[in-house]
Amino acid sequence: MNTQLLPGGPGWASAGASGGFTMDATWLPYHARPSKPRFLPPPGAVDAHCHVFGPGTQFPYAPERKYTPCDASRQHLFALRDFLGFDGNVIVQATCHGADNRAVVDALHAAQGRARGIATVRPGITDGELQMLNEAGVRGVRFNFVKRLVDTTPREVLAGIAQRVAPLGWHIVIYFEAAELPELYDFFASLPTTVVVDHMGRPDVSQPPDGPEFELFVRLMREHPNFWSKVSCPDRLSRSGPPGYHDVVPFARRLVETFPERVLWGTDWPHPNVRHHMPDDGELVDFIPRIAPTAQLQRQLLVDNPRRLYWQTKPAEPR
Ligand code: 0GY
Repeated sequence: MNTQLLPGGPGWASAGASGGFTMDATWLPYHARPSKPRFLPPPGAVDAHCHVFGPGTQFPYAPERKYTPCDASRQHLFALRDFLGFDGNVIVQATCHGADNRAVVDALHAAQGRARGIATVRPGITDGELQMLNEAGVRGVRFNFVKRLVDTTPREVLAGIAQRVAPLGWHIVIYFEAAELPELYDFFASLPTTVVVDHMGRPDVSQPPDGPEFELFVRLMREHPNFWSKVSCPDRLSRSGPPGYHDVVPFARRLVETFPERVLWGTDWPHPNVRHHMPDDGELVDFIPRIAPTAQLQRQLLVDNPRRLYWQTKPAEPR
């Protein structure tokens, strides 16, 4: 446990700084006093979706970014990991850093094997740079289709990147809004690697969990055994709101129970671009037993699945 930087303690409340950059006026900093969760994650549990931002003085935000956040350092992230009772992290490159993965790589080195990373890469990346990322602990790339976050990248460019990373044994993380899935479905199905979907494909939870929109996502998972889903971000999806996020439960629980070997969970700390409320990370952890009601499902979601995907995947054999 990092006693210098306890979540909720005096050193924690530095949120609001953005290292020489001006944080967006509408930006909500991460929770100042997260609660201690009642649910105790099993040993080896992994927070499989979180970010580091800056610090901007050390790792400047990208010129092409669509938002300027508050700094959220690796020291803060690791203190939160310990406080919530987790053992590892998967740190996902956030769009505010563009394709400059230095903040993630720095965090991976500092984590000493307790974290893995997801990078953003451009087609010009060299084999040497890919190898450097691999050695640091990167195990995948993220393709982002959310228009408020990124400019569109042509599909042939993405397909080319997929071909480059497949031999490393990496996977592809995709982030999109549910309304876009019909248009993107065939492209996603053509990807040659394991594919991990962020936040259940962002369903509209005012629709029924067995309605046509979510059925299409379930079909994608059912017909393509290389697809996984993060059952994360009830705070982004819920209309009923905290602390229970009741309306998200049937969606997440359906995925956990139907695909217990292909689901992951993450805090999404420091929760970029949330508008209505900043989630309490302790409450998010207490959401887990409601979507994964048995010890076996919890162990698969938090330990077995992320450990298999991020710590045991071997590079693909050359064809
Ligand atoms: C998330 C969600 C968001 C942002 C990013 O990389 C990012 O900037 O992923 C969002 O704004 O919905 O997963 O962190």
